[in-house]
Amino acid sequence: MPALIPLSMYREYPPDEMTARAETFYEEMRRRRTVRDFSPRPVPRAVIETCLRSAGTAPNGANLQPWQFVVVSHPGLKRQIREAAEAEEREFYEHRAPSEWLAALEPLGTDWQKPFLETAPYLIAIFFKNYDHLPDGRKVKNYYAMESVGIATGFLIAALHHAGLATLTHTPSPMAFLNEILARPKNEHPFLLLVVGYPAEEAQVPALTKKSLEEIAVFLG
Ligand code: IYR
Repeated sequence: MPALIPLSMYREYPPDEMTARAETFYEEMRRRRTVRDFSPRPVPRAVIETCLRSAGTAPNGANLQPWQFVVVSHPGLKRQIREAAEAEEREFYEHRAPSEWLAALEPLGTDWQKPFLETAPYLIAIFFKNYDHLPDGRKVKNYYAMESVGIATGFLIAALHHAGLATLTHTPSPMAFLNEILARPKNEHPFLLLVVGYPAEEAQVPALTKKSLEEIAVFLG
């Protein structure tokens, strides 16, 4: 039998308060923008730690928590990551990317150069694990590892934004270099690299719009 405990943490709000809370949260989330120009200003490590704890509360397959977060602030490691990412990105932009993909990226103004990988105070490499090793060496399978890590990453981005930090979800492809540079075992698969810091004072972002509710949702019944 599973050990069950009362749901004592749940809070219900009266409908008006619920509506106001939903709106307040939406107003906060819609202020989030992906940033590509970071300030080198240091960020308190305690904030990163608490935001990672929030990420670790994410719902996930069989509560096996198939994630590993690797927080990088060491300048030498950041430089190695930048060099490896730029080598892959250069290939991508100059050879690998189909023209249709490059056209989709055009409004973002991105290119192979990734100076923010050195400028930003923190890079968080996020890995998913399809299996884990028990202390006795046996393998345990994880379920929905990638989905779980995607949800945890969403929590992390929201937590960092809520704390007043900017992020960039960076996906150099392929990302196997992260295992090598960060000395991660082979059951850890890179999911993405989250760049974290204050935006540069002169930071600009592309003028993008989000789809309307009607475009993204249907209500049946
Ligand atoms: N990984 C590349 C290309 C890129 C792809 C997508 I899809 C984006 O939304 C943004 C960039 C890069 O980081 O530049």
